[in-house]
Amino acid sequence: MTGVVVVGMQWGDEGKGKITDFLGRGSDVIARYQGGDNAGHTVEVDQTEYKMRLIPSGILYADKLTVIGNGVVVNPESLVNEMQSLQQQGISFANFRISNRAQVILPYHVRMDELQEQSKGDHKIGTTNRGIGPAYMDKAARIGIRMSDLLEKETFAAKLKQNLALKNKEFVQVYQGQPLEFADIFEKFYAYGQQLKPYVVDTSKLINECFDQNENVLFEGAQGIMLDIDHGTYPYVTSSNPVGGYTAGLGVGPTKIQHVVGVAKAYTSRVGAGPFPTELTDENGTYIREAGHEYGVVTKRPRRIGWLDSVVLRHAKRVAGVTELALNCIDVLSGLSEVKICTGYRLPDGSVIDEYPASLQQIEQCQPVYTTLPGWSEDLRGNTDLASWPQAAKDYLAKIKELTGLDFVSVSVGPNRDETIVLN
Ligand code: 2SA
Ligand code: MG
Repeated sequence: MTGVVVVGMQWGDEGKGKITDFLGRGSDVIARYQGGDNAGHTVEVDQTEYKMRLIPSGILYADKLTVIGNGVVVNPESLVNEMQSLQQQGISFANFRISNRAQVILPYHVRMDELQEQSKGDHKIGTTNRGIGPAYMDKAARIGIRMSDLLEKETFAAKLKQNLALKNKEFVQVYQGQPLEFADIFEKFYAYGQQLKPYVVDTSKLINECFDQNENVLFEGAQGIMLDIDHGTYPYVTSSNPVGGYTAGLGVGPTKIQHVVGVAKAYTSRVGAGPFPTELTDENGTYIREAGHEYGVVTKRPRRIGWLDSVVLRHAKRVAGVTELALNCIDVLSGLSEVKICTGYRLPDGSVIDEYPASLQQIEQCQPVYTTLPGWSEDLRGNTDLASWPQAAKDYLAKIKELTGLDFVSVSVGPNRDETIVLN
């Protein structure tokens, strides 16, 4: 029996989908524990692309149990649509389950997300506009609607009526907007609930039974540690815990976890606003963005690009207990004359820190301290023969290992399943 967590070590989009897919081969269960349809990943199998937002990438393996845990916020409309498009691609949902305790995202959450962002002016978070924050707000305020409520006609009607009265008041009085109609939402979402009903169970019980039967469980994190509501660059974060959320988000004890695989790209990217010490606004940033196709899966936004930041990676390693590193996208860096890795931050008084500050003001004053390494011109795409790599690329890997103190579980040289060097 093993429990393995896959978690992003940066600001999301580290390529977790590919690593989950790869590690999923040895797992019996693949489960998501936080986030919602703000996540987005593409997995390529035999030249076919599968796009997923809410559904764990384990769904691509017909024989594996694929679970959406209670810590996830589920938009039933997105889920039904995503299931339909995957079904059209021939994917089976026979082994798919959704927690009866998962919170439901409804249209008023999406509306609220939009209004809250608009009201922030220059301090926008740059959310994915999926209603994620407002849904977690309702959960914490104990007025959320859960999957089990959605399935009970009277319960859903009563809770929706109550919530909508509250939200409409805010839409009209605070934001001078239009109220939403009860009947529209009720009919549509009750119907979605009925479509999802066959999949809704107590997933904590299910996963714990799998552990009892000696099965291997993979916990698929969404977003990344720097977007964690506690350990990320607050308030420029998402509203859930990519870090450690698997225990609360799936109803599984911490003693079930043996490995925490941290996924990082060989550089850094971020979508949305907020601090980003190693951000590149020069031609190197543009080069990496284009070479790495760095545009959001959900929102298509161009991602902000920066050099690899080992302060971030060490922070991630510590707060999430990362035991191994899966490095992605090193092939994207081919063609740069030199490559840099941030080793620490210099404060205005000249001192150098190597921990990520909690204070936004302090982060803004930080100047990254870099170690500069020679680049390489050889194309690494698809080259899984590490021995044949240019020395500069090997040195880059060695430096990452030295600065993070982590061994590589894999190094990836392209998006396909077979463009992966397995090291552990
Ligand atoms: P939200 O919508 O409330 O979770 O947004 C809050 C912040 O979290 C960031 N965030 C993400 N950053 C990177 N990737 C994410 N998923 C999509 C993807 C993003 C996309 O995988 O490509 O398509 O643009 C993701 N989800 C949330 C978000 O940018 C805010 O900074
Ligand atoms: Mg992504």
